[in-house]
Amino acid sequence: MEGKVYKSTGSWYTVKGADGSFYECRIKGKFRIKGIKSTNPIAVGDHVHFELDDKGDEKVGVIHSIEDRKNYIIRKSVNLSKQTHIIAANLDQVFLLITLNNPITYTIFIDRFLVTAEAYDVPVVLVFNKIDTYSQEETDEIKFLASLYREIGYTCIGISAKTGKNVDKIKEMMKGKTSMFSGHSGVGKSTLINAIEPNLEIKTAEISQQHLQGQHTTTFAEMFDLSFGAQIIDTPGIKGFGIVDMEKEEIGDYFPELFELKQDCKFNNCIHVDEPHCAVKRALEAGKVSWSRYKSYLQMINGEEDTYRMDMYGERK
Ligand SMILES: Nc1nc2c(ncn2[C@@H]2O[C@H](COP(=O)(O)OP(=O)(O)OP(=O)(O)O)[C@@H](O)[C@H]2O)c(=O)[nH]1
Ligand SMILES: [Mg+2]
Ligand SMILES: [Zn+2]
Repeated sequence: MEGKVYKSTGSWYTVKGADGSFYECRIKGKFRIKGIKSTNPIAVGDHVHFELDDKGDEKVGVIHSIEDRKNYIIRKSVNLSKQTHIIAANLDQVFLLITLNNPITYTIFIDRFLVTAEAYDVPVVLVFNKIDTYSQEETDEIKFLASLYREIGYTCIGISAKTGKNVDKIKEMMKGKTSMFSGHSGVGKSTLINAIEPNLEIKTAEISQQHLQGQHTTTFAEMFDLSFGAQIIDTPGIKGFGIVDMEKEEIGDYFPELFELKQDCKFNNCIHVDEPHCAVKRALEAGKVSWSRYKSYLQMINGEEDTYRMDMYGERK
C-alpha cells in the first residue's frame, strides 16, 4: 500500500493510506536512506510504501520503502551537534513564526533557518505573530525587520493568532498546499492552526513567566488536513537551528542578496571576508546589505554554533 506520513513519534508512524484510512506503522528492520544521516529516517510528509501485518484485530503496517523527496527541512540540534533531524518533507512552503519577545526570536535564528530553506528549496514566509502585544517601539522594530527581509525577497506578514488579525491572509496563502509552521516554542504555531481551523482544538500553553519561553507543548510534528483544501504540519518549537553539511564557500549562495552581488566580486570564489574588491563589502558599507544579515553570514561560515545570540544590532545577549 501507498501512503503519506502524518505523524511520527520515533518508533511509530501514522500513515494515511490511499484509501483515506490511518494506519499505525513501524519501519522494517534497519532503514537507511542513502546520503542522509539523520536520527529519523522517515519524516512527516514522506510518501511511503507499506504492507499490512494482520495481528488479530489490530492492523499494523510495516514501511518498506520511501519515495524520493521533493524537498525537506533538516537541522542539526545544537547540543548534539552530530545529530541531524529531518523536521518534515515534501513541503510547498514554510511559515516561520517570529515574536520579538515572549519568546525572543533573534535574527541569527531566522537567518540560519532561511539558509537551510534556500539550500533545500523550500519557500519561506516570515510571520510576525502577537502584534496585539507590541508597544510602538516594538512595532517599529517589526516594521524594520519586515522591510529588511522583504527587500531580500521574502514575503513578510504581521498577524495576531489571538485576535485573528491577518489570519485570513495566511489561510489564503495555504489553499491547495502543504505548509509547515515552525519557530521557537511559544511563538503561537498551534494557536494559529486553531485560529485557522477551530475544531482541531490542538493543545497550546502559556509562556512560562519564569523563563519567558514556551513550554514545548507540541512534542511531535503532525500533519492535519484542513477543511478548505490545505494541509498543515504543526511542529515542536525549536531552540537553535544548526545548518547541516554545508561548505564554507556555499553558504553565501543561500543568502539571496549576497549571491546576487557575488558576480561583481573580483574573485569568483570570494567569501566576502578579506578579499580585495569585494562587491558584498562595498554594498555593506554603502548600507545596501544589512549588517545583521552579514553578521549571521560570518557566524555561519566560521562554523560558530548557536551558543550565544545576537540581537538585531549585533549586540551579544
Ligand atoms: N497575545 C497573544 N498571544 C498569543 C498569540 N498567539 C499565541 N499566543 C499565546 O502564546 C502561547 C503559546 O502558544 P502556542 O500556540 O502553544 O505556541 P507553540 O508555538 O505551538 O509552542 P510549542 O508547541 O511549545 O512549540 C499561548 O498562551 C497562546 O495563547 C497572539 O497572537 N497574541
Ligand atoms: Mg505547539
Ligand atoms: Zn565578495
